[in-house]
Amino acid sequence: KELRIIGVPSDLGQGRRGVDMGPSAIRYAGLEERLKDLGYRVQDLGNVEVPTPEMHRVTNEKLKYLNEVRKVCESLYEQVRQVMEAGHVPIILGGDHSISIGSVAGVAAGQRSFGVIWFDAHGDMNTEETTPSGNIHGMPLAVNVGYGHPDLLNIGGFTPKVKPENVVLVGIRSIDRDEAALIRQAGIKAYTMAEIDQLGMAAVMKEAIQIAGSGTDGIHLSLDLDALDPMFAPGVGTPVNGGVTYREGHLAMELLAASGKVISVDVVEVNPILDEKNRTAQMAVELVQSLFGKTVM
Ligand code: DIR
Ligand code: MN
Ligand code: MN
Ligand code: MN
Repeated sequence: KELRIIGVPSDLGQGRRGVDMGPSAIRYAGLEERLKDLGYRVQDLGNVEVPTPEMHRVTNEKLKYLNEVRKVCESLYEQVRQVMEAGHVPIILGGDHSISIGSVAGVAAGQRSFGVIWFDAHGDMNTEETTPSGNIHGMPLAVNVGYGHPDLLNIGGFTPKVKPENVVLVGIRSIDRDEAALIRQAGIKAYTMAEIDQLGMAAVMKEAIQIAGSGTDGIHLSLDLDALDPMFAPGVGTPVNGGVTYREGHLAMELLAASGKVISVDVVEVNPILDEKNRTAQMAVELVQSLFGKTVM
């Protein structure tokens, strides 16, 4: 398998806060070299073009920068679809999590059946009706399973992108009230931090890989760095205490690698402006190394 890196320097989905510098920060932390060290052929395809928020006005307070987010996701959809059709593995660097509307659409176009593991402190299952912020980065999982604004649902020309029964949330600890109802209604399995504490990350990931991977041809991992505890990933826009530890994060990636089912990955919400010496991008690179098979010996 060959790997393809795609950067999406967008912070349209959470207002201007610096997460648009995520792709640079992750490249600076050595992603391409570290993957080549593991023996992969890697090509960096550069960045998707992203509009500057200051040049545009928010017209809908419940769906901020809807039109701009849609355009970015359409371009990303096209790129990811091509990478999938060529038989390669896309590694998509955010940007805020709204970009996963485009990446998952592209994966869906290239792969008939797949599941999604959504690593996040948040549910990302808000809609226009439930959002407390109007930020689209709180909505991408909802869109991917078929709930949300038609302009977002229609990217790629089909909806839903993935069946909710093959979707798993891991690491959640900050869910908005009305968002919880939609997670239940959609029938998405969600592992809270309390469940990770109780069962252990190994058991949680075993179940998650079952749900996303059995009866499908692969797993898309959407990795929001805020799933990690802020102790290990301080450079994120919306940190929440009580997150996944360093070893729990790596164990999860190692178990995914061992499953042999990973077909694509998003690495999102890295914000170097809020970081300490690029630690969060380094953490992201290390996690991706584990995801692609790095072991001790
Ligand atoms: C919150 C925050 N649930 C919202 N979401 C975040 O604005 O919808 N997602 N931070 O990653
Ligand atoms: Mn997220
Ligand atoms: Mn999050
Ligand atoms: Mn976020």
